[in-house]
Amino acid sequence: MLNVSYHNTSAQLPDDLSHVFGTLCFAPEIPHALTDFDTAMQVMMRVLDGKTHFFETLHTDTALKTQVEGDIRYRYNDVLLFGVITLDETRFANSVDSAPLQTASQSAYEQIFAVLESHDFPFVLRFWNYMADINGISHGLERYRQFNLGRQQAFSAKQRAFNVPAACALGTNVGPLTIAFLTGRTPSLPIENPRQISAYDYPLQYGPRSPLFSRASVTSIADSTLLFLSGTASIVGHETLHADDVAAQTEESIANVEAVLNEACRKTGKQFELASLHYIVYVRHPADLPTIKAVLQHRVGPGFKAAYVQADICRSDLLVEIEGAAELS
Ligand code: 3EB
Repeated sequence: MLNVSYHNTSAQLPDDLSHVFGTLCFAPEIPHALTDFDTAMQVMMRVLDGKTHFFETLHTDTALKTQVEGDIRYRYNDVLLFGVITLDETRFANSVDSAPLQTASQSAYEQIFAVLESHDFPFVLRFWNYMADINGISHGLERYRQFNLGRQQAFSAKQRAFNVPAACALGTNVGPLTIAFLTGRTPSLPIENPRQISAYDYPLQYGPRSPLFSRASVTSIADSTLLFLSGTASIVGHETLHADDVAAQTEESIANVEAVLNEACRKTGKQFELASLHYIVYVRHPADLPTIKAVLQHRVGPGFKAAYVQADICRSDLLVEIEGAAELS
């Protein structure tokens, strides 16, 4: 089984980490209780809404093995493998043909694929991608597009372009390229959004290489069904809508979430609803938080669960992005 739990203080984390795959720590530092825990991954983003820390923790009910391979730290049982990698781009400052972030992204993904191959976990459920200054431009290209180049190079070398997992890609102010991944031994069902062009088919205006992710993934593990919702924004077709209107962007984003969940219901026969998910909401401008929160509370209704963090979104005209996870039994 796999559980995803959400906490605002490290005191709420399990005392016994033996069944914990890993934790994403949205926090100014890794808390003391996790400093020796190999798969605690710091995401250098400020938590909003009156909180200072936010933890997304993946756990199970079996013992886990821990391993370190190059820059990757990972834990696994017979069913799932969760890993984290942080790469300092300055290590790649000497790459001649490409930007350091591109080379770092390619290296990160190549190392991840090598671990998946050696342990026979070929089916990725979910990637989490975080990088500094995602909208910054260097080497004539926006950094998010550099990341997409490196990611695609690693995918195509492994001919993985058609095994498309759920993902998110967000910007921090500072810090290394930071990627987490969750992967299994049986295929997940990729879900697309009928309101949007698949990201891997985006036209060239968004960069020389497309992003590689599906809008959600659905996976059956033991008696439960797990849905990971990718980062979802105010994009219809392939275009950003409502460039300067955060309320309308939030409405459009949740309409996209609803469309993805409807598609997931249609493909699985399961009953995924807006209130089934726990959300993480990435907010570009903290001053927009009350507006975003009001729209989401109104649209999702009772049972709405979300954490809010400050982040840059991968298109400079996007003000908000929503991701989430749900477990149905
Ligand atoms: C979008 O729909 C918004 O590059 O892995 C969302 C989720 C987005 C994942 C990624 C990018 C990614 O295009 C951006």
